[in-house]
Amino acid sequence: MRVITYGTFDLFHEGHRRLLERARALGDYLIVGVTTENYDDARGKLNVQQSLMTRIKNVEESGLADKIIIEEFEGQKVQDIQKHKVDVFAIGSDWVGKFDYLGDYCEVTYLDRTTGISSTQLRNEAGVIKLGLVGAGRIAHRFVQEARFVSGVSVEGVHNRTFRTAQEFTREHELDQAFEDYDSLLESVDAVYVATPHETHEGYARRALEAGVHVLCEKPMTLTRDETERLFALAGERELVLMEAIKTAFAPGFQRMVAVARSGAIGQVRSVDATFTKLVDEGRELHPPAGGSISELASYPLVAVVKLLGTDVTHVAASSLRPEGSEVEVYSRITVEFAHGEATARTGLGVKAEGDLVVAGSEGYLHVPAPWWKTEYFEARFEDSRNNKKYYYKFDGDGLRYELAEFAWLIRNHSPESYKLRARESVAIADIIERARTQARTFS
Ligand code: C2G
Repeated sequence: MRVITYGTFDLFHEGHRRLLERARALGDYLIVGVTTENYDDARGKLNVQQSLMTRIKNVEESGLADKIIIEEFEGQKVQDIQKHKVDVFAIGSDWVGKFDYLGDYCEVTYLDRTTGISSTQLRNEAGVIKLGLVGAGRIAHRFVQEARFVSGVSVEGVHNRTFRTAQEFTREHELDQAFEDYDSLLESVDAVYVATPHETHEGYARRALEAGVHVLCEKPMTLTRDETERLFALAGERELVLMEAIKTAFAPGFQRMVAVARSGAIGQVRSVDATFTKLVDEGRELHPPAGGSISELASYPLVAVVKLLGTDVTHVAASSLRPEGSEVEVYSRITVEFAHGEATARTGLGVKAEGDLVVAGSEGYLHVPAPWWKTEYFEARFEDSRNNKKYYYKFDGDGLRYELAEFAWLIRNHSPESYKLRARESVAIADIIERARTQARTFS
Protein backbone atom coordinates (compact mmCIF):
# COMPACT_ATOMS: atom_id res chain seq x y z
CA MET A 1 0.00 0.00 0.00
CA ARG A 2 1.32 3.39 -1.00
CA VAL A 3 0.46 6.36 1.21
CA ILE A 4 0.81 10.07 0.48
CA THR A 5 0.63 13.13 2.74
CA TYR A 6 1.38 16.82 2.33
CA GLY A 7 2.44 19.77 4.43
CA THR A 8 4.61 22.83 4.88
CA PHE A 9 6.56 21.25 7.78
CA ASP A 10 7.85 24.61 8.99
CA LEU A 11 9.83 24.39 12.26
CA PHE A 12 9.36 20.61 12.28
CA HIS A 13 7.80 19.49 15.55
CA GLU A 14 6.33 16.53 17.41
CA GLY A 15 2.92 17.00 15.74
CA HIS A 16 4.52 16.64 12.31
CA ARG A 17 6.56 13.59 13.37
CA ARG A 18 3.54 11.81 14.86
CA LEU A 19 1.51 12.52 11.75
CA LEU A 20 4.17 11.06 9.48
CA GLU A 21 4.53 7.98 11.72
CA ARG A 22 0.84 7.22 11.62
CA ALA A 23 0.59 7.93 7.89
CA ARG A 24 3.47 5.54 7.27
CA ALA A 25 1.81 2.87 9.37
CA LEU A 26 -1.18 2.94 7.02
CA GLY A 27 0.91 1.25 4.34
CA ASP A 28 4.43 0.26 3.45
CA TYR A 29 5.62 3.20 1.37
CA LEU A 30 5.20 6.87 2.37
CA ILE A 31 5.39 9.78 -0.05
CA VAL A 32 5.56 13.25 1.52
CA GLY A 33 4.75 16.37 -0.45
CA VAL A 34 6.39 19.55 0.80
CA THR A 35 4.85 22.88 -0.26
CA THR A 36 6.84 25.52 -2.14
CA GLU A 37 6.98 29.12 -0.90
CA ASN A 38 5.00 30.12 -3.90
CA TYR A 39 2.22 27.64 -3.26
CA ASP A 40 2.03 28.68 0.39
CA ASP A 41 1.77 32.32 -0.71
CA ALA A 42 -0.97 31.41 -3.14
CA ARG A 43 -2.99 29.53 -0.51
CA GLY A 44 -2.65 32.43 1.91
CA LYS A 45 -0.16 30.80 4.26
CA LEU A 46 2.10 33.76 4.91
CA ASN A 47 4.95 33.95 7.42
CA VAL A 48 6.39 30.52 6.84
CA GLN A 49 9.78 30.80 8.41
CA GLN A 50 12.01 28.15 6.91
CA SER A 51 13.01 27.81 3.28
CA LEU A 52 11.78 24.94 1.13
CA MET A 53 15.24 23.33 1.31
CA THR A 54 15.24 23.39 5.10
CA ARG A 55 11.69 22.10 5.29
CA ILE A 56 12.56 19.20 2.96
CA LYS A 57 15.54 18.47 5.18
CA ASN A 58 13.22 18.45 8.21
CA VAL A 59 11.14 15.70 6.61
CA GLU A 60 14.19 13.80 5.37
CA GLU A 61 15.79 13.79 8.80
CA SER A 62 12.66 12.35 10.39
CA GLY A 63 13.57 9.16 8.51
CA LEU A 64 9.88 8.51 7.90
CA ALA A 65 9.56 9.37 4.24
CA ASP A 66 10.39 6.89 1.49
CA LYS A 67 10.04 9.60 -1.10
CA ILE A 68 9.76 13.38 -0.92
CA ILE A 69 8.09 15.42 -3.61
CA ILE A 70 7.42 19.12 -4.01
CA GLU A 71 3.92 20.54 -4.04
CA GLU A 72 3.78 23.57 -6.28
CA PHE A 73 0.21 24.26 -7.30
CA GLU A 74 -3.44 23.84 -6.51
CA GLY A 75 -4.83 20.63 -7.92
CA GLN A 76 -1.48 18.87 -7.90
CA LYS A 77 -2.69 16.22 -5.43
CA VAL A 78 -5.03 14.74 -8.05
CA GLN A 79 -2.11 14.33 -10.43
CA ASP A 80 0.34 13.03 -7.82
CA ILE A 81 -2.03 10.34 -6.60
CA GLN A 82 -2.42 8.96 -10.10
CA LYS A 83 1.18 9.41 -11.12
CA HIS A 84 2.60 7.73 -8.01
CA LYS A 85 -0.13 5.03 -7.90
CA VAL A 86 -1.19 6.04 -4.40
CA ASP A 87 -3.65 3.91 -2.39
CA VAL A 88 -4.19 6.15 0.65
CA PHE A 89 -4.15 9.90 1.11
CA ALA A 90 -3.63 10.89 4.78
CA ILE A 91 -3.73 14.34 6.35
CA GLY A 92 -4.33 15.90 9.78
CA SER A 93 -7.81 16.33 11.21
CA ASP A 94 -7.67 20.12 10.83
CA TRP A 95 -8.52 19.38 7.19
CA VAL A 96 -11.55 17.11 7.78
CA GLY A 97 -13.83 17.17 4.76
CA LYS A 98 -11.54 19.37 2.68
CA PHE A 99 -9.96 16.52 0.74
CA ASP A 100 -12.96 14.23 0.33
CA TYR A 101 -12.81 14.93 -3.41
CA LEU A 102 -9.64 12.83 -3.58
CA GLY A 103 -11.87 9.84 -2.77
CA ASP A 104 -12.43 9.50 -6.53
CA TYR A 105 -8.79 8.45 -6.83
CA CYS A 106 -7.82 6.73 -3.56
CA GLU A 107 -8.82 6.18 0.04
CA VAL A 108 -8.88 9.40 2.13
CA THR A 109 -7.97 9.30 5.84
CA TYR A 110 -7.93 12.14 8.37
CA LEU A 111 -5.57 11.51 11.30
CA ASP A 112 -6.08 13.19 14.65
CA ARG A 113 -4.02 16.30 14.96
CA THR A 114 -1.62 16.39 17.91
CA THR A 115 -2.90 18.92 20.37
CA GLY A 116 -0.80 21.52 22.14
CA ILE A 117 1.76 22.11 19.43
CA SER A 118 1.85 23.92 16.10
CA SER A 119 4.22 25.81 13.81
CA THR A 120 2.25 28.98 14.50
CA GLN A 121 2.82 28.53 18.21
CA LEU A 122 6.55 27.96 17.68
CA ARG A 123 6.77 31.00 15.42
CA ASN A 124 5.05 33.03 18.10
CA GLU A 125 7.36 31.77 20.82
CA ALA A 126 10.22 33.12 18.77
CA GLY A 127 8.64 36.48 19.56
CA VAL A 128 5.33 38.04 18.66
CA ILE A 129 5.77 41.48 17.15
CA LYS A 130 3.68 43.96 19.09
CA LEU A 131 2.13 46.42 16.70
CA GLY A 132 0.43 49.73 17.45
CA LEU A 133 -1.86 51.55 15.05
CA VAL A 134 -1.66 55.28 14.56
CA GLY A 135 -4.87 56.62 13.09
CA ALA A 136 -8.28 55.02 13.21
CA GLY A 137 -9.64 55.82 9.77
CA ARG A 138 -10.91 53.65 6.92
CA ILE A 139 -7.59 52.06 6.04
CA ALA A 140 -6.81 51.27 9.70
CA HIS A 141 -10.11 49.35 9.92
CA ARG A 142 -9.17 47.28 6.90
CA PHE A 143 -5.65 46.82 8.22
CA VAL A 144 -6.70 45.24 11.55
CA GLN A 145 -8.88 42.78 9.72
CA GLU A 146 -6.03 41.84 7.41
CA ALA A 147 -3.55 41.62 10.29
CA ARG A 148 -5.45 38.56 11.54
CA PHE A 149 -4.05 36.62 8.57
CA VAL A 150 -0.45 37.32 9.52
CA SER A 151 0.75 35.11 12.34
CA GLY A 152 3.37 36.37 14.75
CA VAL A 153 1.99 39.90 14.80
CA SER A 154 -0.36 41.14 17.46
CA VAL A 155 -2.18 44.46 17.24
CA GLU A 156 -1.90 45.90 20.74
CA GLY A 157 -3.73 49.17 20.53
CA VAL A 158 -4.41 52.37 18.71
CA HIS A 159 -3.66 56.05 19.05
CA ASN A 160 -5.80 58.63 17.32
CA ARG A 161 -5.86 62.42 17.41
CA THR A 162 -9.45 62.26 18.66
CA PHE A 163 -9.34 59.88 21.59
CA ARG A 164 -13.03 58.95 21.35
CA THR A 165 -12.49 57.57 17.86
CA ALA A 166 -9.61 55.46 19.15
CA GLN A 167 -11.85 54.13 21.92
CA GLU A 168 -14.60 53.22 19.49
CA PHE A 169 -12.06 51.58 17.21
CA THR A 170 -10.66 49.56 20.13
CA ARG A 171 -14.13 48.35 21.05
CA GLU A 172 -15.10 47.48 17.50
CA HIS A 173 -11.97 45.44 16.87
CA GLU A 174 -11.61 44.08 20.41
CA LEU A 175 -8.15 45.52 20.89
CA ASP A 176 -6.53 45.84 24.29
CA GLN A 177 -6.07 49.54 24.56
CA ALA A 178 -6.75 52.98 23.12
CA PHE A 179 -3.83 55.29 23.79
CA GLU A 180 -4.56 58.94 24.37
CA ASP A 181 -0.87 59.71 24.42
CA TYR A 182 1.27 58.70 21.42
CA ASP A 183 4.41 58.29 23.56
CA SER A 184 2.69 55.72 25.77
CA LEU A 185 1.73 53.74 22.69
CA LEU A 186 5.35 53.88 21.54
CA GLU A 187 6.49 52.54 24.90
CA SER A 188 4.17 49.55 24.61
CA VAL A 189 5.00 48.29 21.12
CA ASP A 190 7.80 47.06 18.82
CA ALA A 191 6.37 48.59 15.68
CA VAL A 192 3.71 51.00 14.48
CA TYR A 193 1.55 51.23 11.40
CA VAL A 194 1.02 54.91 10.56
CA ALA A 195 -2.29 55.53 8.82
CA THR A 196 -3.03 59.14 9.62
CA PRO A 197 -3.69 62.01 7.15
CA HIS A 198 -0.71 62.27 4.75
CA GLU A 199 0.74 65.53 6.06
CA THR A 200 1.12 64.01 9.54
CA HIS A 201 2.96 60.80 8.52
CA GLU A 202 6.38 62.37 8.81
CA GLY A 203 5.92 63.52 12.40
CA TYR A 204 4.49 60.24 13.64
CA ALA A 205 7.07 58.16 11.80
CA ARG A 206 9.96 60.28 13.07
CA ARG A 207 8.82 60.12 16.69
CA ALA A 208 8.46 56.36 16.46
CA LEU A 209 11.95 55.91 15.00
CA GLU A 210 13.38 58.20 17.67
CA ALA A 211 11.72 55.98 20.26
CA GLY A 212 13.32 52.85 18.74
CA VAL A 213 10.10 51.60 17.15
CA HIS A 214 9.90 50.08 13.62
CA VAL A 215 7.58 51.88 11.21
CA LEU A 216 5.24 50.75 8.48
CA CYS A 217 4.02 54.03 7.01
CA GLU A 218 1.04 54.55 4.73
CA LYS A 219 1.73 56.02 1.32
CA PRO A 220 2.85 58.61 0.49
CA MET A 221 5.29 58.36 3.37
CA THR A 222 5.87 62.10 3.10
CA LEU A 223 5.18 64.66 0.41
CA THR A 224 8.80 65.62 -0.20
CA ARG A 225 11.99 63.87 -1.20
CA ASP A 226 13.92 65.51 1.62
CA GLU A 227 11.64 64.34 4.39
CA THR A 228 11.51 60.81 3.01
CA GLU A 229 15.29 60.68 2.75
CA ARG A 230 15.69 61.96 6.28
CA LEU A 231 13.33 59.34 7.67
CA PHE A 232 15.25 56.55 5.96
CA ALA A 233 18.52 57.99 7.23
CA LEU A 234 17.14 58.02 10.76
CA ALA A 235 15.87 54.44 10.44
CA GLY A 236 19.32 53.44 9.18
CA GLU A 237 21.10 55.07 12.12
CA ARG A 238 18.79 53.39 14.59
CA GLU A 239 18.86 50.04 12.75
CA LEU A 240 15.10 50.03 12.47
CA VAL A 241 12.82 48.88 9.69
CA LEU A 242 11.04 51.67 7.85
CA MET A 243 8.77 50.57 5.04
CA GLU A 244 6.28 52.43 2.89
CA ALA A 245 2.93 50.67 2.77
CA ILE A 246 2.32 50.58 -0.97
CA LYS A 247 0.41 47.32 -0.96
CA THR A 248 0.84 46.67 -4.69
CA ALA A 249 4.61 46.33 -4.31
CA PHE A 250 4.17 43.33 -2.00
CA ALA A 251 1.45 41.50 -3.92
CA PRO A 252 2.80 38.20 -5.29
CA GLY A 253 1.30 38.80 -8.75
CA PHE A 254 2.81 42.26 -9.06
CA GLN A 255 6.28 41.01 -8.14
CA ARG A 256 5.99 38.28 -10.75
CA MET A 257 4.90 40.79 -13.36
CA VAL A 258 7.96 42.92 -12.58
CA ALA A 259 10.20 39.86 -12.68
CA VAL A 260 8.79 38.75 -16.05
CA ALA A 261 9.26 42.25 -17.49
CA ARG A 262 12.77 42.63 -16.14
CA SER A 263 13.92 39.20 -17.22
CA GLY A 264 13.73 40.15 -20.85
CA ALA A 265 10.50 38.36 -21.76
CA ILE A 266 9.31 41.46 -23.67
CA GLY A 267 12.81 42.63 -24.59
CA GLN A 268 13.99 45.84 -23.01
CA VAL A 269 11.37 47.80 -21.04
CA ARG A 270 10.86 51.11 -22.86
CA SER A 271 7.59 52.56 -21.64
CA VAL A 272 5.17 52.22 -18.74
CA ASP A 273 1.61 53.56 -18.79
CA ALA A 274 -0.30 53.22 -15.56
CA THR A 275 -3.66 54.66 -14.61
CA PHE A 276 -5.50 54.68 -11.30
CA THR A 277 -8.71 56.66 -10.85
CA LYS A 278 -11.16 56.61 -7.98
CA LEU A 279 -14.12 58.99 -7.96
CA VAL A 280 -14.77 60.71 -4.63
CA ASP A 281 -17.46 63.29 -3.85
CA GLU A 282 -16.17 64.63 -0.59
CA GLY A 283 -13.56 64.06 2.08
CA ARG A 284 -10.01 64.80 3.09
CA GLU A 285 -8.80 63.76 -0.38
CA LEU A 286 -10.32 66.90 -1.90
CA HIS A 287 -8.81 69.44 0.49
CA PRO A 288 -5.43 70.99 1.22
CA PRO A 289 -2.84 70.55 2.51
CA ALA A 290 -2.41 67.00 1.29
CA GLY A 291 -5.43 66.35 -0.92
CA GLY A 292 -5.46 65.88 -4.66
CA SER A 293 -5.21 62.94 -7.02
CA ILE A 294 -1.40 62.91 -6.98
CA SER A 295 -0.88 62.64 -3.22
CA GLU A 296 -3.86 60.33 -2.93
CA LEU A 297 -3.20 57.88 -5.75
CA ALA A 298 0.10 58.42 -7.56
CA SER A 299 2.06 56.02 -5.32
CA TYR A 300 0.43 53.08 -7.14
CA PRO A 301 1.34 53.97 -10.74
CA LEU A 302 4.71 55.30 -9.61
CA VAL A 303 5.65 52.10 -7.83
CA ALA A 304 5.09 50.33 -11.16
CA VAL A 305 7.22 52.99 -12.88
CA VAL A 306 10.23 52.69 -10.56
CA LYS A 307 10.08 48.90 -10.32
CA LEU A 308 10.01 48.62 -14.11
CA LEU A 309 12.26 51.49 -15.21
CA GLY A 310 14.42 52.15 -12.17
CA THR A 311 15.17 55.23 -10.11
CA ASP A 312 17.48 57.20 -12.43
CA VAL A 313 14.86 59.74 -13.40
CA THR A 314 16.01 62.37 -15.89
CA HIS A 315 12.88 64.50 -16.18
CA VAL A 316 9.43 64.90 -14.58
CA ALA A 317 6.52 66.91 -15.94
CA ALA A 318 2.85 66.99 -15.00
CA SER A 319 -0.38 68.55 -16.12
CA SER A 320 -3.22 68.70 -13.67
CA LEU A 321 -6.89 69.54 -13.82
CA ARG A 322 -8.26 71.77 -11.12
CA PRO A 323 -11.86 72.66 -12.00
CA GLU A 324 -13.22 76.01 -10.83
CA GLY A 325 -14.34 75.82 -7.23
CA SER A 326 -12.07 72.88 -6.45
CA GLU A 327 -9.36 73.38 -3.84
CA VAL A 328 -7.07 70.70 -5.26
CA GLU A 329 -6.30 69.03 -8.56
CA VAL A 330 -8.61 66.10 -9.26
CA TYR A 331 -6.85 64.62 -12.28
CA SER A 332 -3.23 64.53 -13.25
CA ARG A 333 -0.95 63.12 -15.89
CA ILE A 334 2.64 62.76 -14.79
CA THR A 335 5.31 61.96 -17.32
CA VAL A 336 8.63 60.59 -16.15
CA GLU A 337 11.68 60.24 -18.34
CA PHE A 338 14.68 57.97 -18.02
CA ALA A 339 17.76 57.64 -20.18
CA HIS A 340 16.30 54.62 -21.98
CA GLY A 341 12.58 54.81 -21.37
CA GLU A 342 9.61 56.89 -20.34
CA ALA A 343 6.45 56.53 -18.30
CA THR A 344 3.04 58.11 -17.85
CA ALA A 345 1.16 57.89 -14.57
CA ARG A 346 -2.42 59.09 -14.60
CA THR A 347 -4.45 59.61 -11.46
CA GLY A 348 -8.01 60.85 -10.99
CA LEU A 349 -10.36 61.65 -8.13
CA GLY A 350 -12.75 63.58 -10.37
CA VAL A 351 -12.12 61.89 -13.71
CA LYS A 352 -12.70 58.22 -14.44
CA ALA A 353 -10.58 56.32 -16.95
CA GLU A 354 -9.69 52.75 -17.79
CA GLY A 355 -7.35 51.70 -14.99
CA ASP A 356 -4.85 49.53 -16.72
CA LEU A 357 -1.10 49.11 -16.87
CA VAL A 358 0.85 48.59 -20.07
CA VAL A 359 4.55 47.81 -20.04
CA ALA A 360 5.96 48.24 -23.51
CA GLY A 361 9.18 46.52 -24.45
CA SER A 362 11.36 46.18 -27.52
CA GLU A 363 9.93 42.73 -28.31
CA GLY A 364 6.42 42.77 -26.86
CA TYR A 365 4.32 44.22 -24.06
CA LEU A 366 2.62 43.26 -20.83
CA HIS A 367 -1.00 44.18 -20.32
CA VAL A 368 -2.33 44.20 -16.76
CA PRO A 369 -6.05 45.01 -16.65
CA ALA A 370 -7.73 46.89 -13.80
CA PRO A 371 -7.42 46.45 -10.94
CA TRP A 372 -3.74 46.02 -11.82
CA TRP A 373 -2.78 47.43 -8.38
CA LYS A 374 -4.19 44.19 -6.92
CA THR A 375 -2.41 42.12 -9.53
CA GLU A 376 -4.09 38.79 -10.17
CA TYR A 377 -3.66 38.46 -13.88
CA PHE A 378 -1.53 39.75 -16.72
CA GLU A 379 -0.79 38.89 -20.28
CA ALA A 380 2.35 39.07 -22.39
CA ARG A 381 1.51 40.02 -25.96
CA PHE A 382 3.64 39.90 -29.08
CA GLU A 383 3.57 40.84 -32.73
CA ASP A 384 2.87 37.18 -33.45
CA SER A 385 -0.11 36.57 -31.19
CA ARG A 386 0.58 32.84 -31.12
CA ASN A 387 3.33 33.65 -28.64
CA ASN A 388 0.98 35.46 -26.23
CA LYS A 389 0.97 34.14 -22.71
CA LYS A 390 -1.42 34.58 -19.77
CA TYR A 391 -0.29 34.63 -16.14
CA TYR A 392 -2.58 34.14 -13.13
CA TYR A 393 -1.94 34.73 -9.42
CA LYS A 394 -3.89 35.00 -6.25
CA PHE A 395 -4.52 38.21 -4.37
CA ASP A 396 -6.28 37.66 -1.07
CA GLY A 397 -8.66 40.05 0.63
CA ASP A 398 -7.54 43.61 0.63
CA GLY A 399 -3.91 42.73 0.08
CA LEU A 400 -2.67 44.56 3.15
CA ARG A 401 -1.63 41.21 4.62
CA TYR A 402 1.25 40.97 2.13
CA GLU A 403 2.88 44.22 3.17
CA LEU A 404 2.43 43.38 6.83
CA ALA A 405 3.89 39.89 6.38
CA GLU A 406 6.92 41.42 4.65
CA PHE A 407 7.31 44.07 7.36
CA ALA A 408 7.20 41.38 10.07
CA TRP A 409 9.71 39.25 8.15
CA LEU A 410 12.14 42.19 7.91
CA ILE A 411 11.88 42.88 11.64
CA ARG A 412 12.35 39.24 12.54
CA ASN A 413 15.32 38.78 10.24
CA HIS A 414 16.99 42.07 11.18
CA SER A 415 16.85 43.06 7.55
CA PRO A 416 16.71 46.82 7.00
CA GLU A 417 14.96 46.89 3.63
CA SER A 418 12.81 44.81 1.36
CA TYR A 419 13.88 44.10 -2.21
CA LYS A 420 10.19 44.40 -3.01
CA LEU A 421 10.29 48.13 -2.26
CA ARG A 422 13.68 49.62 -1.55
CA ALA A 423 14.36 52.86 0.31
CA ARG A 424 15.73 54.47 -2.84
CA GLU A 425 12.55 53.49 -4.69
CA SER A 426 10.39 55.17 -2.04
CA VAL A 427 12.65 58.21 -2.24
CA ALA A 428 12.34 58.32 -6.05
CA ILE A 429 8.54 58.09 -5.75
CA ALA A 430 8.53 60.93 -3.18
CA ASP A 431 10.71 62.98 -5.51
CA ILE A 432 8.36 62.49 -8.48
CA ILE A 433 5.30 63.25 -6.34
CA GLU A 434 6.88 66.41 -4.96
CA ARG A 435 7.88 67.64 -8.39
CA ALA A 436 4.53 66.78 -9.96
CA ARG A 437 2.60 68.55 -7.20
CA THR A 438 4.69 71.70 -7.20
CA GLN A 439 5.52 72.05 -10.89
CA ALA A 440 2.37 70.86 -12.66
CA ARG A 441 0.93 72.93 -15.46
CA THR A 442 -2.66 73.39 -14.24
CA PHE A 443 -5.79 73.73 -16.36
CA SER A 444 -9.42 74.06 -15.33
N1 C2G B 1 -0.22 18.37 12.11
C1 C2G B 1 -0.60 17.57 13.17
N2 C2G B 1 -0.53 18.06 14.44
C2 C2G B 1 -0.08 19.30 14.67
C3 C2G B 1 0.31 20.11 13.62
C4 C2G B 1 0.24 19.62 12.33
O1 C2G B 1 -1.03 16.44 12.99
N3 C2G B 1 -0.05 19.75 15.92
C5 C2G B 1 -0.31 17.84 10.73
C6 C2G B 1 -1.22 18.65 9.82
O2 C2G B 1 -2.58 18.33 10.06
C7 C2G B 1 -0.74 18.22 8.45
C8 C2G B 1 0.77 18.03 8.67
O3 C2G B 1 0.94 17.91 10.09
O4 C2G B 1 -1.31 16.99 8.09
C9 C2G B 1 1.58 19.19 8.14
O5 C2G B 1 1.10 20.41 8.72
P1 C2G B 1 1.55 21.81 8.16
O6 C2G B 1 2.99 21.85 8.01
O7 C2G B 1 0.87 22.86 8.97
O8 C2G B 1 0.96 21.83 6.67
P2 C2G B 1 -0.53 22.11 6.20
O9 C2G B 1 -0.74 23.57 5.98
O10 C2G B 1 -1.50 21.42 7.08
O11 C2G B 1 -0.50 21.40 4.77
O12 C2G B 1 -0.91 20.75 0.64
C10 C2G B 1 -0.63 21.13 1.96
C11 C2G B 1 -1.57 20.43 2.83
O13 C2G B 1 -2.83 20.51 2.25
C12 C2G B 1 -1.69 20.98 4.23
